[in-house]
Amino acid sequence: MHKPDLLMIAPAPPAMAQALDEDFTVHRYFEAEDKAALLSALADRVRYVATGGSHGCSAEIIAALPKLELVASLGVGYDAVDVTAARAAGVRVTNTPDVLNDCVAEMTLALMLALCHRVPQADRYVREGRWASEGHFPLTDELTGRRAGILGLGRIGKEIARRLQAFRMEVVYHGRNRQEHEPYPYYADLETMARAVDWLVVVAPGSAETQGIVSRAVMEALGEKGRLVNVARGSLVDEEAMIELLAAGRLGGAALDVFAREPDVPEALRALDTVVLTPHHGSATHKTRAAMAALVVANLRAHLRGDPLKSPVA
Ligand code: 8YV
Repeated sequence: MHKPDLLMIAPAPPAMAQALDEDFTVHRYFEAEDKAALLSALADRVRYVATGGSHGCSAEIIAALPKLELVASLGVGYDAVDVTAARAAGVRVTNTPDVLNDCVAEMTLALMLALCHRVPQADRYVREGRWASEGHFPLTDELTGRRAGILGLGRIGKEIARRLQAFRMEVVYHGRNRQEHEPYPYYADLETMARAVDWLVVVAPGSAETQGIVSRAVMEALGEKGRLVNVARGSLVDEEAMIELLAAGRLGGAALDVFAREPDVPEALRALDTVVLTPHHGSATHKTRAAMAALVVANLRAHLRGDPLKSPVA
């Protein structure tokens, strides 16, 4: 039996690749040397695209595949998929929400703990034998009793808020709208919230609307004792201003899992001692990536059977 053609834009976790091979004739875009040639050779055949949150699917790819029906993306953020182009072409889009909430929330806490207790630096201190030669590591800070402002109290933001409360932090939030049923104080203005908090936790989706929302003014308001955490998208933060303020001691610290031009992280940022940096791996555990991959496959299979999509965004 002929298996429908699927274009895989980015490398997939092995279990996902194996499951897709069972039901689809998979073409690996990322392996093709001449990508334009691959697209034109497949133009009349490809009905499915599987991709990842970072690679997404451009308007050019959508336009090159007139038979395309569905783009299934691994990741909750789908800012790299051109949803407008997909909608205009009648192409459905799915993401992988919810299954990563706990993991990303846990990773956010890991970053915050690492930053304020200076875990990476303390680890280095011991490895380098400095404990024995220089004595105790300098005193650090703690989360308890501090106030955290969450930018984006969505599904992941709420899980972060629960965990911050367990650390006996005060939680407030900013977002497009006040959420009446949430117990946390709402700030309609981000800069005002930044001035009122010790930590600004960025977990809003990447979009044209949130591009650069964490501006120089917001980070100045957060101030020399304030700390910035970003587990969302690099696009939300003015990275240049952030580096400048950190270097000048006008922003207290930053814990970052995402960057403006991944995987390139500016040397000036890597050189700073007041930051903790991780390589966009908020959801990168075996358990969570397996659940995300299973949801990508479930969406594709649902479409094949003519069933409703599990997690459509368009
Ligand atoms: C992944 C993510 O790194 O879910 C998201 O939006 O950014 C991450 O979970 C990525 O999408 C995996 O392809």
